Amino acid sequence: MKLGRLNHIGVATPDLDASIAFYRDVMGATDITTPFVLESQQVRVCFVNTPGENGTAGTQIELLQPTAPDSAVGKWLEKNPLGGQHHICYEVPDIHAAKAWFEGQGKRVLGDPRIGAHGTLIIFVHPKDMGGMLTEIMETPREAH
Ligand code: V0V
Repeated sequence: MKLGRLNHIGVATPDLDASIAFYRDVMGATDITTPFVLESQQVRVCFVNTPGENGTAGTQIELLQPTAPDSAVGKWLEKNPLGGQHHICYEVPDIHAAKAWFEGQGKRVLGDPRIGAHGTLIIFVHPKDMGGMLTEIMETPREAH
């Protein structure tokens, strides 16, 4: 598997609008995308874009508010009511090769590749097999090549 850039850190929140205000007013973020619902994952999502070097795109914070209490993020928030870091996401050039790689290492891949919030294929790897961190692997968006 070829490890790519750190694409985003997923942050769960009980109140997306309050989190957007926090990143704008406390953290000084100037580029925050409009929220949308990703039905397949039962979340309302937006991205805080942090700047990279020399005008390039930096890493994103992905803000996630559950749309249902029995969803993955909803259940996590039950245990962590303030919210906080939910997952970390790395890019790879080929999602199917990455899935085979992790499975070959005995890591539990949670389901088949599916379309994620960036419109490219993603998988999740179980936090108990990844040093305690829920790990998302996503195929690098084409325009980034
Ligand atoms: C659960 N655990 C976590 C965790 N979620 N540890 C670290 N980070 C997390 N996010 C721990 C939990 O504390 C338990 O540990 C153990 O794992 C089992 O958790 P559980 O509460 O019983 O929950 P499960 O097993 O029903 O579900 C956990 C998993 C589930 C990770 C399997 O949430 C899942 O399939 N997640 C992948 C999908 C997802 O998260 N979607 C939302 C993001 P103890 O107490 O036993 O020690 S969507 C998204 O980001 C998208 C689409 C995108 O970026 O494009």
